Amino acid sequence: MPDGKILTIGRHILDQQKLYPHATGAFTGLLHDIALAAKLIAQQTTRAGLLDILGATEGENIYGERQQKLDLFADRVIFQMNDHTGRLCVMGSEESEELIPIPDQFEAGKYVLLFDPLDGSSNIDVNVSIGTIFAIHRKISAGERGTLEDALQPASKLVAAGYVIYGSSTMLVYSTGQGVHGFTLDPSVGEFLLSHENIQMPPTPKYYSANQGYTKKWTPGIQAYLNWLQGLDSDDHEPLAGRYIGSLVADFHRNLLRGGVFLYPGDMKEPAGKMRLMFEAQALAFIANQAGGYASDGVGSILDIQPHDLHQRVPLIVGNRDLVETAENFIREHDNEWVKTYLPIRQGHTR
Ligand code: P6P
Repeated sequence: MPDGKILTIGRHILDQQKLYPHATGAFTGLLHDIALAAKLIAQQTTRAGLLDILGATEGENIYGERQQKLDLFADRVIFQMNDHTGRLCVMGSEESEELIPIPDQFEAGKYVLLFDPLDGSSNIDVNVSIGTIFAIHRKISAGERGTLEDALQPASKLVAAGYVIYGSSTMLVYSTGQGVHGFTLDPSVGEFLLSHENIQMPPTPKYYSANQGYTKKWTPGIQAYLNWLQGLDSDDHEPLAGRYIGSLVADFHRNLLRGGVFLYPGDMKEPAGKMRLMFEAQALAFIANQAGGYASDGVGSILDIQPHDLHQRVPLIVGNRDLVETAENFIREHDNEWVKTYLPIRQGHTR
């Protein structure tokens, strides 16, 4: 049980609603529904090894990645929790190529929910922490039902974002633009209780997270940056410790609490890297900025990128602001060739 006040996520969300005089219950209800979906998914992830829910399906997602049974379960739960509430005008899932319309028999609402139902799902079978990532935009199009215009908004327009990490405990971390707050699930009562109020990234970072198996394909600027992070370039600064779980939410969460930088950069073969702008990077960039950090694609802030495709990929460098800006400096100094290749992709002129 956390020290001090005992605050459920439901009460916290209601308290947050008081900060927005114009807020209706729709936004509060939407956050509440996401928390409920998280509980249902958590229940399956903690027992995945005991149920016939482990392992891969025959199916692949649009990225050609084998879909795990738990992926599809999580995707289904989030959809069915939100398709009938009248709070959303449209949904987008990393697991679905097209936008997911609100079924005709249900009323449409004024929010857009974008989500990665279970990130890191390739780690499920080896019991490594995995996560759900979500982002909420406000509807901007004129029609009753949501469109791609409502989904493809820059992260600077987000009204809320967050993630759930299914690890040694299940935590839901979210922000509505009023700081970042973490809630730990108490399975004995089935409630998310406030455990990390107003999370701020520590000013002295501890970790860097990168898959150094890719060093050979990294650009010169990223290679120089990794040398700098490890203190191999000089003795004038302390090296950081390497920690890479291979599960974005787990790596991000640890760096959020302890300070550090996660990077999955672009290179000359995959200039836009691997991460998905709409389903991963936008939400984590919003959270990082609210916690005093920063997220960049190597050229500029993730928050400012105008999306052009629902599934567009983006390089992701996220963590303490000074660490991320140092990465941008190394790229500016060494990686003109990559920048020239990536910029047209970022702007949607080429794939
Ligand atoms: P790699 C998981 O598949 C994921 O999307 C993220 O959760 C994780 O950070 C990354 O890919 C790991 O990718 O290429 O290092 O195995």
